[in-house]
Amino acid sequence: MPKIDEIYEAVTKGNRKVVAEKVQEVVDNDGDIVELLNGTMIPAMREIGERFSRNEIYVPEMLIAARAMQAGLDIIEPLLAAGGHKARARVAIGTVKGDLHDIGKNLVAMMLKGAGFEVDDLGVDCAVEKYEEAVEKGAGILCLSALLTTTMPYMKAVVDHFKGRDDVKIIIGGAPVTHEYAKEIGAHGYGEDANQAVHELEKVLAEA
Ligand code: B1M
Repeated sequence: MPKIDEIYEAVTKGNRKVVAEKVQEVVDNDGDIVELLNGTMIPAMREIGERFSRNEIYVPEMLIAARAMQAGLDIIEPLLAAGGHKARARVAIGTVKGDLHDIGKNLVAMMLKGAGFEVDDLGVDCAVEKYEEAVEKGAGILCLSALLTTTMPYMKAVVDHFKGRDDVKIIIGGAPVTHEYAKEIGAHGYGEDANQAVHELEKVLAEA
């Protein structure tokens, strides 16, 4: 059975091949995959998120680590689902209507998956109806991304649409978006970067 430290290190170093091999070894040896996920893989991604927030690593390193994490998740996710393991919460994420930028949104989605959330990625150019559909399918938290000052106001349209729905929380982010703007339009949270998005989501969940 591989040492847990080896998997932690392989995720943080973004070594996809090693992560897949070692995770498969744990599975083949009937290891505890819930502990592997919660005790090793998620903390490894958290560490990556913190380093990114401290500007010690940049987008490419973070993407590489997230892909390594995904290689491990691909192996254990079906087993977790078959074993009745529940994700922390179901989240839907999409770039708002009129906006086709998706690199930051994809990064946030990867970090959320890495933190143990079930993520429904709605893609780009998402109209209110798309978020509504995701809520109908069980998402309790919506993450909205916008990169253009011209599409940012659409976030307000989505927030307004769900006003009064206590079962739906909305977190927003993207380069032109600010904490003040999030407050102004009545969003429940704001993530400055992918790591902060995870923290904000955890905060919103704790308050719910
Ligand atoms: Co566009 N673009 N672009 N672009 N583009 C910007 C955003 C721009 C700032 C460039 C510039 O002029 N300096 C500018 C916007 C200006 C403004 O609105 N004030 C701009 C423009 C004008 C345009 C077009 C209108 C250009 C044109 O056609 N005339 C056009 C619009 C198309 C459309 O969307 N309808 C356009 C098109 C494109 C490309 C298709 C060529 C390409 C997108 C490819 C893609 O995404 N698949 C593109 C790109 C790549 C950029 C820049 C260069 C890079 C964006 C990026 O990926 N950054 C960008 C300039 C720049 O930012 N330097 C620019 C890296 C990414 C990791 O960061 O997305 O900020 P970011 O995500 C961060 C955080 O913001 C946060 O976490 C991420 C990780 O830290 N975050 C969230 C993001 N979403 C979040 C959601 C959350 C929480 C946090 O939810 C909870």
